Amino acid sequence: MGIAFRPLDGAPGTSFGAEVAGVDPRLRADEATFREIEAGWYRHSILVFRGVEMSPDDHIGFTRRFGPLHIMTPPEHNLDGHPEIFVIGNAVKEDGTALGLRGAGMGFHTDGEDKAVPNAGSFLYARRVPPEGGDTLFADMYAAYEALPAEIRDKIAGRQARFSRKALHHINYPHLPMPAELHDRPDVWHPLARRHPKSGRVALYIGRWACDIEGLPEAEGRELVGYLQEFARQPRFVYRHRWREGDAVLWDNRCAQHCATPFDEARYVRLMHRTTLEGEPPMMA
Ligand SMILES: O=C(O)CCC(=O)C(=O)O
Ligand SMILES: [Fe+2]
Repeated sequence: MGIAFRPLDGAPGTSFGAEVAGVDPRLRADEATFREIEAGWYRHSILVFRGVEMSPDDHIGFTRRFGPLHIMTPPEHNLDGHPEIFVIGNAVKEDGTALGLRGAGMGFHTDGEDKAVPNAGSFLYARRVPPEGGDTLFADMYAAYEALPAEIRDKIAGRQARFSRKALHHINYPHLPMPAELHDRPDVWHPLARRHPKSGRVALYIGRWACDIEGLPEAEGRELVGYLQEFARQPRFVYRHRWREGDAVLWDNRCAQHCATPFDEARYVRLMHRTTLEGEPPMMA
């Protein structure tokens, strides 16, 4: 049986996001099927797999077919024995200590945007989900770029933004002290209009670690960053994923932003496993 790409309920456009049907629950795929999945990923930016039953090794093995894996630092939230898997959520171990990182990913962002070489993609697998809340939002940055007013597109052409963990950690992670490993993370500059190395298309590249814009006075740059962040998260670009256990979502950080949403942590457990792909320095459009 072949695979099929189906539109997602509530997705904003015809090409942003697709459910992949007809795949083995462990995501084992022959080379031809894998190439179809990969091509579908570059076409749709977000792929949703349902009814997945992956072991950590299946998860790692499937993700690695897309490229080298990234190991998250600091390593304290990586799965014991499988450092390639980053654990997110409020689940606790038998001794009561946290299993994963709580409160990860609140605020629209792309993974690794605060590093010189951001992550190409991430693959999040739902092991336990609350009956309500804890959705993830995804925003189509190709569509956002294409919809920008012409004068704003001209203004950002050839310009880079500064992304700063140091300046913004206390705002994006108010509940967490800055990990020692991140104290020395230098600020980085990335193009605001980014060309995707595989699709050749141009996406707006902006997220929650962006602060200033190269060549603009500080106040004007900050205002433009705020405008672009707001513009990018308009409902017309956003797909809301309501998780079921056994869902796995692969997203492309080069052309889609995402944002976690809250849930009642006192009542419910949410446990997610994520693999992360290494990327390449963003290319100016
Ligand atoms: O848990 C989520 O909904 C998303 C968290 C996040 O930002 C990530 O996994 O990269
Ligand atoms: Fe994230």
